[in-house]
Amino acid sequence: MQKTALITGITGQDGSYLAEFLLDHGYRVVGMTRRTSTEVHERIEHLFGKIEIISGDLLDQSSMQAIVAEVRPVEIYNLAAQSFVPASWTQPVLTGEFTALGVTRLLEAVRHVDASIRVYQASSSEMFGKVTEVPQRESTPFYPRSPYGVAKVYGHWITVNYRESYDLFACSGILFNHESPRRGKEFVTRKISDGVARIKCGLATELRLGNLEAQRDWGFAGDYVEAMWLMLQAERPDDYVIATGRTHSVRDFVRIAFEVAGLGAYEPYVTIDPRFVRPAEVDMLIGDAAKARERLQWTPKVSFEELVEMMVRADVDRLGAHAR
Ligand code: NAP
Ligand code: F7E
Repeated sequence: MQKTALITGITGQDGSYLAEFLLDHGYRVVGMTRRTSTEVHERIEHLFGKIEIISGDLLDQSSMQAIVAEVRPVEIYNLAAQSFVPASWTQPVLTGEFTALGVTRLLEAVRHVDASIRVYQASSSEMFGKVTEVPQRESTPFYPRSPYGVAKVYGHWITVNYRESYDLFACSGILFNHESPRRGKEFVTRKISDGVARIKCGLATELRLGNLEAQRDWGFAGDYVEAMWLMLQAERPDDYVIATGRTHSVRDFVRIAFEVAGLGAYEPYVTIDPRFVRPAEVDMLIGDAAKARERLQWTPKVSFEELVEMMVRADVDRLGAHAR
């Protein structure tokens, strides 16, 4: 019997990689998208004809329930969220509605339609925020530093609570930052790879950034979607940290990106712009994914240096092709 998976947030970075992964594993893949007046689905256009799209919104309980009842998935991956941290300060209520309460709406739909459906919740290392332990693992206390991080803490605990209250097979994946050439251009890694490529192609002369000292545990999104799937194949539902175990500063990313592009030192091109500095910062994240390694046999394959190179080369190729 072919398995059906429902992905919320299929138009996002992770949704596109997860859809490819599940298709490769023989799944019927249904993606939930929100209605918009113009259809921009650039990350999944190449999958049209192989996946099904269904319209719904995590803000709307009845649409969630109807979708779960109609699609009847065996697995649901809840990836939809307002995921850009700075936007959570300018739109804190929407972030909470969607990123926090949206999780409850989905879990309620599952509970009422078919409590045997396995659910993956996209939790985040932003929940650790002002870290109380290094490296961060599943047992590390949360101390979120943004409305986004606070909303994700709610999403995490409601997932744990529905597992314990209703015996749902619900897993929370605490994923550290993961990037790719499909990353949104406002996130720092893609902003850097795109900015470097623009300079390389003669389309820009500077790159404006915020805090270069922040450190993140950056991995490749293609590696991380496999971990989401592995969690739902396990014997028991549980929560897992997914990370590389290495941390680098934004400055490291910038330096390597300029080197990869053959532009030499970054200093003449980079300007610090206070507009990109946050009201409260997460200074340093580094994850310990030992539990995922031991119980799921998951390990990341792409290194930090390979990731930077992959992203810069993809943007240089894309912009170079436009310029030709
Ligand atoms: P992304 O590229 O920003 O994609 C987010 C998805 O959610 C898109 O499909 C987007 O749809 C949808 N969405 C956003 N706001 C929405 C709203 N108000 N109503 C309906 N749909 C909305 O995020 P990602 O990087 O793939 O991340 C996937 C999930 O993992 C998110 O929950 C994120 O918070 C979480 N996460 C990400 C990372 C990371 O490093 N990437 C790490 C930990 C956790 P549209 O195309 O319509 O905007
Ligand atoms: O920032 C610093 C910024 O926006 C990383 C989301 O996927 O991962 C992501 O959240 C760091 C921060 O990602 C700029 O201050 C400097 O310290 O790429 P980011 P994020 O906030 O870590 C987590 C795990 C998620 O769950 C989120 O959904 O880079 N930084 N200068 C900058 N950041 C941005 N965006 N732009 C700058 O100009």
